[in-house]
Amino acid sequence: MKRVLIISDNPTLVAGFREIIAQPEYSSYKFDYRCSKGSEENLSKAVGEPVSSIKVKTDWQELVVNYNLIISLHCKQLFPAELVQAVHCVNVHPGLNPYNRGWFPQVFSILNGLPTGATIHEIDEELDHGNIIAQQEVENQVWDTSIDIYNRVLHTELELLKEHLPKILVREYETFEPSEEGNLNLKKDFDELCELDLAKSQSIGDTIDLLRALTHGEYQNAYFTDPKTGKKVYVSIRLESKE
Ligand code: 0FX
Repeated sequence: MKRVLIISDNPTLVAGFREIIAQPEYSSYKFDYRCSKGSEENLSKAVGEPVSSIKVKTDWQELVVNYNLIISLHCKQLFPAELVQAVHCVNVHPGLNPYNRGWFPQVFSILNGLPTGATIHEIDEELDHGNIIAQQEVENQVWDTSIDIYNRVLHTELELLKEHLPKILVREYETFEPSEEGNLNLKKDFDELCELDLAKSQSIGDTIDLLRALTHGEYQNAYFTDPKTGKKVYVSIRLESKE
């Protein structure tokens, strides 16, 4: 039986993945699961059995010995060169490479107008960078907040997996190189966006875009500090489109 390792920090994606692999065509594969430190509880719930964490930067040798294929479903760690050179590693990424690679792609797409979507690609030594196996753009309407686009992206990632997983498992697929290097956003770029400067002048359009980029369900992202009390005040936006 061929063993495949799934490394993930995203329980929703793992739950969707497990529905896909429940199909009989995957019965000759054994899927193992690992996660990053801190994700154990949520991942164990999604998988239905205990999932332990692994630090790929230091413990990659254990993976090289045991697996020929590793699939990252939103694993928050960067795979080291030693691992990606020795094992076929594939990433499912919630963005349309090479645009807004890295952290929370749809947030930055709302702000810079670059397209967003889902990408399945081979992992190389750089973040969200390797050759592309499959990708699909998703809609980004002016009334969408981050979560609206993100939900479309998650759905698209699973649709792409449904279609391409059989070929990935036997490594029989074509790839193409990203058209350009693109751009990369890090967690600190997101954190910087969240602090609103009350004295800043900008257009209403830009302000709405900033707030819809930072509105994601229950997450408290955008905030300003009340000059009188020193309290942090969180801000989100509600948009509704009508025919
Ligand atoms: O799992 P994931 O959807 O993906 C993230 C990165 O965006 C992705 O590029 C990377 N490959 C992957 C390993 O990690 O992240 P999440 O579940 O933490 O967040 C999902 C969305 O929730 C995010 O796109 C924006 C929103 N969010 C998340 C956090 C933690 C917020 O709006 N505020 C937050 O504080």
